[in-house]
Amino acid sequence: MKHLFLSLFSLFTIHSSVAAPAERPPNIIYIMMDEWGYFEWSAMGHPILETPNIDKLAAEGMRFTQFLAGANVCAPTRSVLMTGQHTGHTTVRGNSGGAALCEDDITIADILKDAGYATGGFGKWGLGDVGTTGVPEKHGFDTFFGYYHQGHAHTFYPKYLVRNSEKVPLKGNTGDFLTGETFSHTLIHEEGLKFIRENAAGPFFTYLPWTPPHGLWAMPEDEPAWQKYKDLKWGGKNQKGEQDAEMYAAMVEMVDRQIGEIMALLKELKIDDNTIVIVCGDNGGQPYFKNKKHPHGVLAPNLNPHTGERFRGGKGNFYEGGLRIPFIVHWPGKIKAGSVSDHLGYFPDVMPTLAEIAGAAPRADTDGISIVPTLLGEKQAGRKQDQHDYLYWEDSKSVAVRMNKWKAIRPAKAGAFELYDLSKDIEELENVAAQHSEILAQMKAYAKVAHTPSRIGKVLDPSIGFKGHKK
Ligand SMILES: [Ca+2]
Repeated sequence: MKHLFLSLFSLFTIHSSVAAPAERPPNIIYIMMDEWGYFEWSAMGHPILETPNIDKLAAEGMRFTQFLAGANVCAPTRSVLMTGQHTGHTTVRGNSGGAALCEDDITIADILKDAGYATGGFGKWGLGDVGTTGVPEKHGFDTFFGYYHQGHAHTFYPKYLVRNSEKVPLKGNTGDFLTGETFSHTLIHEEGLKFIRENAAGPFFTYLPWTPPHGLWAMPEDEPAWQKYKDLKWGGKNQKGEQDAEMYAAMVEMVDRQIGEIMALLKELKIDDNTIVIVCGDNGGQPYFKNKKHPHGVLAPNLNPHTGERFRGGKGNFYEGGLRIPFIVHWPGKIKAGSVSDHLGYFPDVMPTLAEIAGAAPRADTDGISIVPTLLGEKQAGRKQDQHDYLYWEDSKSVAVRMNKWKAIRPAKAGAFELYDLSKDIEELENVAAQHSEILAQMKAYAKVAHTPSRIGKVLDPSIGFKGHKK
């Protein structure tokens, strides 16, 4: 009887998948580049960087002008992305590197896995080291390969990477930050491609929180993207090397090429039409080289090359420079090619959006709102795009609230709130708190209710975690 049932069940599933292939939810590839600045791609007018593959995704898909990061630094922004909760609610709110998700945290990967997706992550996890409650394989990932502890990701030549909490030694790496035989990102990229190929029957969720172009910058001499830059001498030394800026530029172009390789693989596997590809930054760009005299002000991540306007601040604060990221969604046949959306959204929205696309529900306590009506069009989606009453960010010293065009920010713990009208003042130069005290009072009230006390995951086995680069 059991056998018969299984046979009928198999027939039914085979039949239904043949009868209605369009019903199958799409594959999802989420590529997040660490520190990638808002203007750091050629379609945005960058004078030096050439990113034809990213440009093509935007030309065929949708680019967002104000889809904002979940936080202004690496770990909290990943926590917001994975949990669908803003920094007043999400578990990991600090950037120490070892902080972990709690055992009961539900992530995007949990939801997609439950919806029948194969789930793989490749890159920098940052939400729980080996031996904690935060490890990715306990949070919905069938497989995760790369760096678990953020500090571990501060070199591209680590002695090992981690796969599902097991150490994978990298040949010829000694613990030196800048040199070695095995460039970690090549392996991470190859593992991502392999996962896509092995799961081509789908649906799959491939999460690629890639470390480039985050430092410390080092790459193989024969890396193709390096050839354009290796003989240039822009001068200056930012972190460790004499050619940091040149290498940063090469990393952006390297990643662009790898995105092209992913797109070519989707085509080869004939799944390009049923795969959503999202490409974004993780937090606002960092003005690493602001004091250096590079040609064309190169690598000023928040400088609009068309208008000369500059987002204030950068990584580490909540001015627009810290929150503005590139955000591109590519979904052939679904999203109108070449569209640009001014919809105001941020990382908590990714969970409900992907859940809806997968035919699943997000966690009930998400702070996000699905952007499916924006992606497909309201008519196609059958409803209007819901809007946030407010968006919220906090870290240990500062707070920011966004309400339509208004941005309230308290940049220091003891300081006063500032208020900016972003529709007139994108550079946040004119504090209008005194002129609009009622608006500010409303936003401060939002900030008060948005914050809940933080909780943190547990270290279960302190003996097996990251112990520094030499070990
Ligand atoms: Ca980052």
